[in-house]
Amino acid sequence: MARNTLILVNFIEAIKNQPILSPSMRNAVIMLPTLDEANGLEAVAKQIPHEKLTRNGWQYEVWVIDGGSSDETKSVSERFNFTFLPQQGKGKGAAMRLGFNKFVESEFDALVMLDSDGTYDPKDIPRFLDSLSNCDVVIGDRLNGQIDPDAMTRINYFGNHILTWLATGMYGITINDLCSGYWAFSKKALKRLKLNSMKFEIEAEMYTSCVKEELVIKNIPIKYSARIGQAKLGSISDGWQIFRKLIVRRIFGTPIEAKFGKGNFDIK
Ligand SMILES: Nc1nc2c(ncn2[C@@H]2O[C@H](COP(=O)(O)OP(=O)(O)O)[C@@H](O)[C@H]2O)c(=O)[nH]1
Ligand SMILES: [Mg+2]
Repeated sequence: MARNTLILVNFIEAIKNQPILSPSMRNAVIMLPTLDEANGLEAVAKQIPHEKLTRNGWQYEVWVIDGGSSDETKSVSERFNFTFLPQQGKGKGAAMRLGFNKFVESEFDALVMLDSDGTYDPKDIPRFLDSLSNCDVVIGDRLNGQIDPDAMTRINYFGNHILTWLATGMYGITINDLCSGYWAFSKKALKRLKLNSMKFEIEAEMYTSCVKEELVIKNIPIKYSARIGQAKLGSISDGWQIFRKLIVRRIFGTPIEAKFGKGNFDIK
């Protein structure tokens, strides 16, 4: 009896640190968009939880999708042995679509994206990837998470709430933070998205496309910190573009490029 108990205790100890994972999903891409983000990228790179990712069974590559940085972003990326991919065209949307296109053509099973300005916590990456075991898409939720006092201007705080309420009202599927830059996708899910956004309206379009494709979305609360370096987003102009995208995709569910066979992410 005592011996059996000992065996059981040892067995529990042995499996405690083992991942609960579907065996088919273990290769991931960590995708970081950059535009003059040398300091932010370095901070993000240093916080990627390599041990935890490996312990949870993830093999991964980091892809930096760069919008033509004129600072040290490229050399920081090289120093950490990341894959540096210069984007075509301008804007975060164009950058993400390039990364998505490369990802769907690759052998990787999952993708997690986060900004490289130090606002999102890279230590959450395993939580995002592991959450894909029971959904298609994971979205980091700052608005029900923890926002540091100096992380979001008042206008962005209200704008983010209003755009999020509008999105849920217009599309009927709950999203808790429409403009979040922290998302994870299974390959199966990302393959189905159809996007043509150029700039910061990309996340809104990702949401509308998820709804159209009836993907299962999971919102998880996250922490949001003050950014390192200069913001690229203009609150009013980009807020308007995000709103416009919600309306356009409500009327025309699929981007015209995808409709006419130019590929789901039209980067050709
Ligand atoms: N590749 C690329 N990345 C961009 C571009 N514009 C912004 N980014 C990156 O996208 C992320 C979000 O930009 P940010 O200015 O922080 O906007 P916000 O977080 O939405 O307020 C950051 O990592 C930026 O470096 C661009 O034109 N191309
Ligand atoms: Mg930011």
